[in-house]
Amino acid sequence: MASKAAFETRPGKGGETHQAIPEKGPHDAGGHLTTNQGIRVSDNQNSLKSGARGPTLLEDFVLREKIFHFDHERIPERIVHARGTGAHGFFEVYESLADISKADLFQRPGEKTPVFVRFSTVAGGAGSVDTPRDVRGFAVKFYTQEGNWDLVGNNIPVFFIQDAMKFPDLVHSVKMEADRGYPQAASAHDTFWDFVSLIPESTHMLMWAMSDRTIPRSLRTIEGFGVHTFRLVNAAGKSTFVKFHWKPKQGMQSTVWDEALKLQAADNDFHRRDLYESIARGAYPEWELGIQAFDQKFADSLPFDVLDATKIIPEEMLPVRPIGRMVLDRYPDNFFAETEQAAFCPANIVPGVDFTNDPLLQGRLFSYLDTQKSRLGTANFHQLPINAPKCPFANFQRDGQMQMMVPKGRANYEPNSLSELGEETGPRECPVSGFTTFAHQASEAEQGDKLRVRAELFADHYSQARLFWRSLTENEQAHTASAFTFELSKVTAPHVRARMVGNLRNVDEALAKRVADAIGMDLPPKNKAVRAPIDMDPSPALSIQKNMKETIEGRSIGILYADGSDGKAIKSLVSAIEKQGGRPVLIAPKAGGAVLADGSKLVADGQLQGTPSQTVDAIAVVLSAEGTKLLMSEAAAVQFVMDAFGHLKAIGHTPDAKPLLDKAAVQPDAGVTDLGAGFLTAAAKRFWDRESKVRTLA
Ligand code: HDE
Repeated sequence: MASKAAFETRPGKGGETHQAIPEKGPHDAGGHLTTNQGIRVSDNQNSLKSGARGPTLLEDFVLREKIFHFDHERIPERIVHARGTGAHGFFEVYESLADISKADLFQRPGEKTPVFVRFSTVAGGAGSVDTPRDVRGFAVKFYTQEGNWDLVGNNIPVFFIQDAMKFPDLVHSVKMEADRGYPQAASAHDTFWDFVSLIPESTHMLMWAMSDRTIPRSLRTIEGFGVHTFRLVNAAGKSTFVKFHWKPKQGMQSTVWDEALKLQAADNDFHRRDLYESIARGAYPEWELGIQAFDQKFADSLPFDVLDATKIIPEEMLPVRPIGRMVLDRYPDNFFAETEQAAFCPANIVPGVDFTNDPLLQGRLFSYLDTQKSRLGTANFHQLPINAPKCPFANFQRDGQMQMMVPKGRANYEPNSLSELGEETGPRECPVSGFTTFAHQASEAEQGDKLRVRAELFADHYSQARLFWRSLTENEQAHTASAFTFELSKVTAPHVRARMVGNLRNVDEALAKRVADAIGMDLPPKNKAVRAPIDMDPSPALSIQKNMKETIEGRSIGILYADGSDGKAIKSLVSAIEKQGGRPVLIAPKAGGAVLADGSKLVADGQLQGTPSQTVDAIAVVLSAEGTKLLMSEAAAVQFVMDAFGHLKAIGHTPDAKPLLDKAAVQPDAGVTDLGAGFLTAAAKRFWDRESKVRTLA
């Protein structure tokens, strides 16, 4: 669309602003506003009326077309994962995986495959917030040279249910309650806990959901998982089972619950803004893709079923082999056209990748294609630029709503012999390079009578929930127990609370007791486990805190200053942060900035009241005695410091700022420093052991 034509601005008769192409033109340089039929528009401010004060005429096709199109701008949001944000990038494979997969994208070391990734929350609507306690979707579309491969995963490696049959029930229960229309984007309500407490297979996922995994600091700091067991298939037709893992280069980072709550108030768009801004400043988010590859013999040796999506294979049992990296380096040009219209589907796989019989995966293979028809309105959604393969594609499917391709000739069927007449004959199947499903030797349990049953090992509901619990740090355990307490305290039905805590007794007696005590209820009877849990060794890889990277890279450090602050101190702090790949955020009482001690003015990145400390990872309070006095009576400044302390962040400060810290009840510890080199060392981490001083955890 041309947009370069010069225009001149003039008021209309009623004082309205017209920006119009000048009378003298040029009229052939483009830039003319037109209708969707290409008719140039003479006036985009006024509808066609019968007299200046008369009725608007139905004849006004320009107005009607404009309003008609506007009326239909929204499409149905996704039934789950409605709120999300996406980015373009590439996947680069490290070495050839030809020994286990013939997938084209895995053959040539160093080759890059374009990707589009969409991150999402699950329960909330498209207009909800970015930072509720929720699972994050992690959906990757690889535009390979042999077609699109969608790895539609989550940031948690297991799922609530084992069979697709229960998905509508699960989603109904977690979404807003049907009669009252709330809560939005929250699992802390009766129906969710009623359902999951009746489905003990959900316990493992509940442990993850109540841990800090579901309150991530940033999308750049989440892991991703394919969840199901998939297959890789090599050129010789040999199948290898595989689990996919995405590991963030920045390491994992989460928030504390109070911080997540306050982020919802401070910035509804915290995660999408962070993704956008990181890409904009060239700090490209990056993940490593890893696989756990194994054969049937290994699968048979496990005490659980690899087709059960409520189970992981601990990394300590089977290490994750890094196979490539993914870098997100381009934000979409248009949110609607790309992110909103992106249609992921686990059934989109390429030769060299294949499914297993995981009953959850099998249900998903149907669901995603189906949902696109209702969301995008046509079977031709694959033609949208974001969904179309970047390799050639051709078949005999024709017509349908919004057909955008114009096939030539008569060959819309095959077999045909139109070539005999010299006509186009269309594409043909290829048994050599075409996708062939792995024809595996099914055991009897995989190919017997038609039954509605679950495999026996699926009945172990608690072993891995316990494994997860025992893999956390003490502080993470306290967060998890507190999250159960928070959520169950919002449950109004006492029998549901009791049933849930009764299930937790199968995970860990101490956990159940802590939650019961914190809620203020008697410890309910233990619910009988259908299959007795076994003890598994803890997996340190599951803990965020044990795996956090102490780094300034990619972290934001808020620098609070005011009139009279020391410009030199600010300058050297800014350059030290930038040198280590961090992002300094200048915060002052006025957006226009403050007048520093040397009389110069420093413009702020954020105004104090609109940039509370939960939006940054650490703070430096660079105030003079005069500035401190001023901010002592500013609640936002006191809260700024108090929250940084409460959210276990580093606080660096000038000696003159001390009275403000005192007012904010900051107590000295290793995270409270002067502005010397020790501050950046502290700013690279959080101070978990401070937590017992600031809040009661379960
Ligand atoms: Fe989804 N899921 N899902 N899901 N899912 C959708 O597809 C579904 C499941 C996941 O950014 C829907 O296009 C069923 C597991 C992500 O656009 C829908 C079952 C995992 C996204 C659907 C599951 C996921 C979706 C809604 C149980 C992790 C967002 C809109 C059998 C491995 C993709 C849409 C995006 C979206 C169905 C379970 C991940 C309705 C039936 C397990 C990341 O088709």
